[in-house]
Amino acid sequence: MSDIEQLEKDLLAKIGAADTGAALEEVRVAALGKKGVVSERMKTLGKMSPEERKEMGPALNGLKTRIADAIETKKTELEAAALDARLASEKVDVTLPVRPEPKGKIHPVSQVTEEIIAIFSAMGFDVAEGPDIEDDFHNFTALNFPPDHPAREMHDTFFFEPKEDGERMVLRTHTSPVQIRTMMNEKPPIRIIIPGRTFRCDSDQTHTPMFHQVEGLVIDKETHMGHLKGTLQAFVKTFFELDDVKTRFRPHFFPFTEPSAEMDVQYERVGNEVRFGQGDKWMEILGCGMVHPNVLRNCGLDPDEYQGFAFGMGVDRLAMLKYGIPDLRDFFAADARWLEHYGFDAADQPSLWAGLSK
Ligand code: 2U9
Repeated sequence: MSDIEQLEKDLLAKIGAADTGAALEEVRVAALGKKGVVSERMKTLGKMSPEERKEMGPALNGLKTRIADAIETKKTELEAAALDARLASEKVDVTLPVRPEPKGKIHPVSQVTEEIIAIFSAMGFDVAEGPDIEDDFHNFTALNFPPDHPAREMHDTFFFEPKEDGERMVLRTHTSPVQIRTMMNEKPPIRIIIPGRTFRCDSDQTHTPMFHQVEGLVIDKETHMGHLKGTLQAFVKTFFELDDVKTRFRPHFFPFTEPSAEMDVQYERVGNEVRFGQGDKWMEILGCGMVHPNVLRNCGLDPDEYQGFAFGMGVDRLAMLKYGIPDLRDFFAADARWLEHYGFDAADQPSLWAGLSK
């Protein structure tokens, strides 16, 4: 075997043994680099006699080409193997279940709103919504608040700057304007609940300038106080998840209902905890009443043909009572640790069949 054949054999063995790109590059530099063995042999051609060069020139050029080809082929093989290994290690089984690592929590106000919606939906109520910014007519006048009457001040309204025509828009003080719009646009029977943000210029330990309400409205022929009481009793029983609970209705005043009442629920305090459905104390839970005939007339309904009942409740307070949350202001503090503690998992969607709360 000539020394060129021996050199080719050795180099091909080294190329075959290189198992990484870096090892192969080392072999290439040692063979074809500036000072590589093949390059050094090529440099000797200049010093050869013409006859010798005629023989050795093609032999060395052939060696150089075959070694370069072998390195290129090996490089392609190594790259393909590396890609296969990477694909195998990064394989994702999309049929596996999602790992139970959800991030974030549902705010108690959102959860309790959904609970209330679930209860009334099961009773046949639809959800209605409306704008946060209202005009005086829908927020006050249509609801039987007389002009300049102290009842308007009861609501500590946020007013906008007057418009060119002098009209001042307001941040709605209750969700009741949505009932007005519904009665003016839809023919009874009406059965709706209205969850939403409401605004009053009031801020202390138990009041925040923005708070959340759910109101409800039923309008039909021959609707009476018995329907109101039965609906709201069923509501508190389901909401507080009790087999039995005593309620009482105390007379009250609202401009938009007549008669009006506040509904109290039986409870007992055990240590710091409030327990509903037992004991002999009474806690006010919501306001309600029969829709005032003036309100029906303002919406184009004849009070001799249609009657209805309405109710309203503060969601923030109900969330505090149901889940033992001590301070209202924490609801709006955007404190991630508080939300981690009092918040709900996104998968815990309240429903009457799967349970309201877990
Ligand atoms: C129309 C007719 C009647 C809605 C009602 C209450 C009683 C009530 C308060 C509860 C706590 C507001 O969040 S709170 O401060 N609400 O007591 N709301 S009856 O009555 C209506 C609404 C619309 C057309």
